[in-house]
Amino acid sequence: MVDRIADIWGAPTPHARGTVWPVRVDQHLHEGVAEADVEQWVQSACLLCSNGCGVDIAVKDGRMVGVRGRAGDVVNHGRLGPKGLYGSTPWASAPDRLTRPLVRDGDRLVETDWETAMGRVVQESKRLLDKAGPLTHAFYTSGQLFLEEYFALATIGKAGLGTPHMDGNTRLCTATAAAAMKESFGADGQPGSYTDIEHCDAIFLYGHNMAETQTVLWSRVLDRTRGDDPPRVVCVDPRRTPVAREAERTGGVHLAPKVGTNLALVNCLAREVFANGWVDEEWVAAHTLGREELWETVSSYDPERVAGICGVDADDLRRAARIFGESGAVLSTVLQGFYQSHQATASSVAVNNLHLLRGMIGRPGCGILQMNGQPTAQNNRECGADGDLPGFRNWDNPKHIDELARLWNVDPLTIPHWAPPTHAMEIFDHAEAGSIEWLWVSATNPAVSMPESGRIRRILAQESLFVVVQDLFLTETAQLADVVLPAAGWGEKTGTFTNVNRTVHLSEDAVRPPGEARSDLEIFLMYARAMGFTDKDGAPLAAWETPEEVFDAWREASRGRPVDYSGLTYAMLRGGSGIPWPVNESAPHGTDRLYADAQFPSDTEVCETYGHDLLTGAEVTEEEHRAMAPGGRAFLKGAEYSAPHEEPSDEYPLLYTTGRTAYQFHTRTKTGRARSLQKAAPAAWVELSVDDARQLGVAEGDVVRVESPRGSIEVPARVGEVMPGAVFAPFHYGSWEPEQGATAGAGPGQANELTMAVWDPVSKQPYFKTAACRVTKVRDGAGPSPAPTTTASRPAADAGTAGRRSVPQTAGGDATSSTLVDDPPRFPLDPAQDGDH
Ligand SMILES: Nc1nc2c(c(=O)[nH]1)N[C@H]1C(S)=C(S)[C@@H](COP(=O)(O)OP(=O)(O)OC[C@H]3O[C@@H](n4cnc5c(=O)[nH]c(N)nc54)[C@H](O)[C@@H]3O)O[C@H]1N2
Ligand SMILES: Nc1nc2c(c(=O)[nH]1)N[C@H]1C(S)=C(S)[C@@H](COP(=O)(O)OP(=O)(O)OC[C@H]3O[C@@H](n4cnc5c(=O)[nH]c(N)nc54)[C@H](O)[C@@H]3O)O[C@H]1N2
Ligand code: SF4
Ligand SMILES: [Mo]
Repeated sequence: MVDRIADIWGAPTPHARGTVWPVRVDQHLHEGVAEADVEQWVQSACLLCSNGCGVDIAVKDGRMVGVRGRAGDVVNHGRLGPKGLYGSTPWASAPDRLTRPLVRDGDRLVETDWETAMGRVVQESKRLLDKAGPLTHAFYTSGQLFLEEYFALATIGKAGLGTPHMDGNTRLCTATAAAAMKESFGADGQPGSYTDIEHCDAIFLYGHNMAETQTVLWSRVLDRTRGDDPPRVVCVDPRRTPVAREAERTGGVHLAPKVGTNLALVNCLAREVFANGWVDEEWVAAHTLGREELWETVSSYDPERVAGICGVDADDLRRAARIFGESGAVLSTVLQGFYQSHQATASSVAVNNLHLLRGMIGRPGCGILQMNGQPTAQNNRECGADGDLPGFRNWDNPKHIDELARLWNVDPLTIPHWAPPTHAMEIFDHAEAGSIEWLWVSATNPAVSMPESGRIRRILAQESLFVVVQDLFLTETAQLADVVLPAAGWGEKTGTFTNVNRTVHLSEDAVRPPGEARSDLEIFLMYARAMGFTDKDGAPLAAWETPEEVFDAWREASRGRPVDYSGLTYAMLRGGSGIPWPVNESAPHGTDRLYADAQFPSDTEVCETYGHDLLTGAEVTEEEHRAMAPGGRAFLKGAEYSAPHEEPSDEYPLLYTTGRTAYQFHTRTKTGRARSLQKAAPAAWVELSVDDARQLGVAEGDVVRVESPRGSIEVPARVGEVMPGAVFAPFHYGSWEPEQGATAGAGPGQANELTMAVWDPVSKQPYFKTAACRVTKVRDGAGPSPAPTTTASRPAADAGTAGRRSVPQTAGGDATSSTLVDDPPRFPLDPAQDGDH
């Protein structure tokens, strides 16, 4: 039995390069439940991060009582991480689940029935449509619903109402991943595969603390770095994360750039690749556009200059570039340290450039993983309940709009495409200004998770804005709603979702939702019916009854597009493993890796966007795009580095950055209700470097005030391993507390009180990772800070007097089991098994 709080990644199963990742089945059952008590195991995949580990849900007496990894699933080969094990099920039977709809009565929310609650939503909707049309309406949704729910919502918003104001929290999450792939390859769609881990010579992680945020994927990496013929790891992160430590251990490099300087760093790597003759000139000439322009842009980023900008060692930059330039196969991953930091899209595209320059794409070991974060962010991007159109279609291409109009049988003019879609930050701007008067928030908690959260709460509370919130719990956001709709969650409804490397899973309903809670799909369809949306022949729009019917409609919508699900059915997803798209006539069993033929979806007729200037966000026109005659080639696109918006000053001398810890998921609505996880990271903290702590007279656990021009928090300090000059805050802690629930105000450690509403010019993703702040000591601490010791937050080894309090080791997870499987199942698409790929 294993304590997976103390042992985040579980028992190692090291193996040699080119061999199949061993199978280890991890399981956790609630206290007092024995394996023999489990009445049923129901197939699903984990919904607590983008990794999408295959999982079976244990059911007893109509309740979810635990989980077990699926041995034969391509994604996880049976493994689960701490969040998946401990956090997947306890929330479902929490006593404070929403079980009935609520409506506002003055300053209170009171219980009511569905008819009354939905009646108010529809009445307000109709009134505003009559008064001022669909531009009064906005939807702000999630990266945590199911594919079917997004496709239904996209249909309602884009073909029913016809509003361009529809986005997801995917804007805060992986809008930049999508943007970077669109700019480089012509369309969204992850080039790489997890099987690249088994074949690579080096792994580069850019602003990605995979060890804590996709823990099972990190187990897979560790099983290579600890096995025969291991890859070297290169880590780009201002903190000494577990990834950084593995980089040091494998003879790779840890580059700790000043927050906000990523683009200069990657430009330098590209410059070194050019200058040392590591470019695969033949491949580049055949399959890319823009080589000369890129060289002109990056040629001045020599290691000495960039060392000055980023605060890293010039020789470390050279070493990292050499590892990239001399390896036969490199796997790169990119995540929030890039997507949420300054010049997000340009920096992420710069990583694509490196791979294209070396022709390292579409071959085993040469993956690019422009990572996702949320478990279903991918599906929102695919189905278009965000700023995208279904099927990676281009809103600027009239033929694509016509295709959609045919699919939905509506007038093309109904589908909003006269201007770029409204992104999340703009939706809140319009709501603040009063032109958006009706906002439906589903499966996201913006009062905690959006930048400058004080302002977001004020907007949500505005009299002139009618707010609907659809959630599992009465969150900080739901407290501010006019109508609260109780939703069924994971395990309580059926649907599909797609992980980082395009693997689609079916998640079946295991138990009934509590009380009157209904699935998001049912709720959206209930609204569509009540509104009476019709197609152009007067037949009801979105006239679906079951998730499978919606899935079948989606298969048609995706047919022939890069994101092709046409050959995939629920039946194929039952019983075995998840299956990576495209699945169609030419790839009936799915596709492990894209672009093996170096044919990119970049043609003017095919592409999802004509592209942008990465520095300014200016759009490339159709004529300009056609003139380039991409012909299936990929784009090499560069941009100059510029300094971040808010640089340290005398008043605010430190850099402020935010992120995650292994044990909590976002605003903690699920993990906070899981005893083992909540105990491991119970309350907010900030991380200071030893140097800064000494200068400020702060010791481990002392309470500090952290202030930016927008707000402040007061929390205990961890004297840790963040780079000097930077302060790191986890963003998980709103006002919710285990016993008290949430209030409509900010929590004392709410990281987003300090962040700013500034976003990337191309992806429009807000910059949660760059701001300036000052830190002052408020009082001596009563003990060490609540930060975990097993993660990037661990106390600095050399803290000296700043670390004078001894910190107990993080441990104490409920027992889990872990079983090695000697006779592994077949993974047909895995090149290490020599399958029919
Ligand atoms: N445990 C856990 N796992 C999760 C989640 C969770 O909440 N908890 N959420 C999921 C979701 S939705 C997402 S999006 C992913 C996010 O996964 P990650 O991106 O791995 O997580 P973060 O902690 O947000 O940021 C990663 C790193 O960026 C670094 N960083 C900060 N500023 C900069 C910078 O300017 N440059 C560089 N190079 N690095 C910088 C931080 O030090 C941090 O270690 O995690 C997913 N998995
Ligand atoms: N400072 C800072 N801020 C950040 C980030 C950061 O790194 N730093 N990261 C950003 C990123 S990447 C992300 S993804 C966001 C996440 O931010 P949020 O999306 O606000 O975070 P969650 O807590 O996951 O909120 C999801 C909500 O959906 C509810 N829910 C879960 N399942 C269902 C369901 O099936 N149906 C319905 N209706 N509701 C459901 C949950 O109870 C919860 O209230 O935060 C962003 N904010
Ligand atoms: S790695 Fe992600 S998907 Fe897998 S068990 Fe952990 S939280 Fe769940
Ligand atoms: Mo995210």
